[in-house]
Amino acid sequence: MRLHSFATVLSFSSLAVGLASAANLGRPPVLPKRKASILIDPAAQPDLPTIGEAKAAASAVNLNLTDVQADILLGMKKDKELFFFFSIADAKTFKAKLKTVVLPLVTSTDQIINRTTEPDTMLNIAFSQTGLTALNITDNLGDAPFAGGQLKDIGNLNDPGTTNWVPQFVGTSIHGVILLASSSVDNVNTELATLKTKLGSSIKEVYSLEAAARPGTQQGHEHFGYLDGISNPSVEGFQLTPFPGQAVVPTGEILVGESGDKVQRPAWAKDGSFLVFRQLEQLVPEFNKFLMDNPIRAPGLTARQGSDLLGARMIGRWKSGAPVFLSPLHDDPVLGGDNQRNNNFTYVEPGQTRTDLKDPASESKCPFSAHIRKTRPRADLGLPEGNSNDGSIKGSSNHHIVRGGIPYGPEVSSDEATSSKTKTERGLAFVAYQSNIGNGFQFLQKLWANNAGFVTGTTGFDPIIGANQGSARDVSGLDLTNLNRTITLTTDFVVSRGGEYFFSPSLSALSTKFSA
Ligand code: N7H
Repeated sequence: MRLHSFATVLSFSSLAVGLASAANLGRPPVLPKRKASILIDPAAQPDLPTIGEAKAAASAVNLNLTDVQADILLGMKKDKELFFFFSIADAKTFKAKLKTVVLPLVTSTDQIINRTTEPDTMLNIAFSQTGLTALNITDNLGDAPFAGGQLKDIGNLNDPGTTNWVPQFVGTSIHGVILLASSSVDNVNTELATLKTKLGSSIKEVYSLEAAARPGTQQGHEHFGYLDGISNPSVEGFQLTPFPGQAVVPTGEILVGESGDKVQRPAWAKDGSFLVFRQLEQLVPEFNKFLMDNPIRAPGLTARQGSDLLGARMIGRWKSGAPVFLSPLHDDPVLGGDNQRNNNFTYVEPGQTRTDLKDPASESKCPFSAHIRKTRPRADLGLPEGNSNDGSIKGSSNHHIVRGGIPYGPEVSSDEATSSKTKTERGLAFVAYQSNIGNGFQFLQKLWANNAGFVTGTTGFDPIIGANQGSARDVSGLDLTNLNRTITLTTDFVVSRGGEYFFSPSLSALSTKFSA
């Protein structure tokens, strides 16, 4: 955890004067009010780099962080966030206002990671393919899923049609999304009201979603209760020293046009990133009932402990964040909270560089089907992973995303808990950044999570996000007393409510290509 201490913002001399004069008057010193940060900082999540470190990392790869929108490399650290989806009604006026009204408010990466320059409210903006068309931007960005839009991609994602989709995501009317994040809902709403007034009738609101980090001790945990945001890749142009176990990825795996991005793009797209947005509802009372009804009956465990073990093996981590691979039978909150240790594993047995998928040793500690193993198989594909865009490292992966989502919806009510039925929607406002949706989010969802034959022929679906068009999903490896046992899930505990694919341009592209 990086502490944003007063000393970093107050000059020592002003602090000393304040303390001295208060002491002279015989009353306790009054420290100047410090505004709250936009960002939460759970100990278990890796820290953001300091501005000095980030600048050094960026300069080593010739990257300008003042030109990169803030949310792209930030991860799951926002406190309150609003996603405002809009259509462009008057392109000419919008382009003019983008320059005069929006651009001055757009937050950059260097601004957000520096506590002294962090604004009250972070603002980012991104556009869908239909949004580019509405603005008469005709260049091909070189990303087929983006060009087609998420609705057309539904077959690849295995959503059961659009019956569960938020109606506004069905269609092509969403041209863009504005992301507003702050320490308070009031700040977000005030910024949005100002923006709406200034943009006037040049845009129309299509839909919006309010999201917030969960309260109290659940801060940083998603709605099923598991700590999130622990494992995001370390991007070369942003972070000099990776946390143990972080995948190190070339800048171009996340930012378009940087080293590692092999696709031909228009020059202005450089330092933008594709933003995948998905509203993923979570059926929390139903998930909890499933765990209670199906405890793993391992020797020495109570039924309750067996239920907790089943949940942990479905995710690959305990609620504290501790990986089941390192703590296979019980949660270990000290391990979970330690960002030097909680991501430091590869699924491989000592002395190997690739998991022996036939040896049960590794799977007995963590199922091949566990959500975090499906979406980042680490040594199951061979080590080292990452840095492999040139194809030189056989078997390793270039399928990484930066996850920047945040929970939405209320806490589970006592009525919902007792009836084991969701009555009010809650879930994850899922956000992923990558330079290539087909290698990033779409690949993870389609070829790993939804693919029952990955990583071995009998692995089954990812029990959390694996989708089978609404049909039942078989999952194996969850029961460590019998790894071959198949458990059939008849409920999707994560329900796709749809979303859209966007492009989050650099600040200079916003100023040149998107403005008039
Ligand atoms: Fe997942 N969850 O609570 O079950 N995810 N995820 N995710 N996810 C992770 O390691 C969750 C979703 C990834 O590097 C954790 O940081 C939920 C989608 C990846 O080892 C938890 C939803 C996709 C990782 C959850 C959801 C991914 C990851 C552990 C939906 C991509 C890192 C915390 C409602 C298609 C893997 C951590 C690694 C971790 C949960 C969605 C991908 C607790 C509830 C759609 C790559």
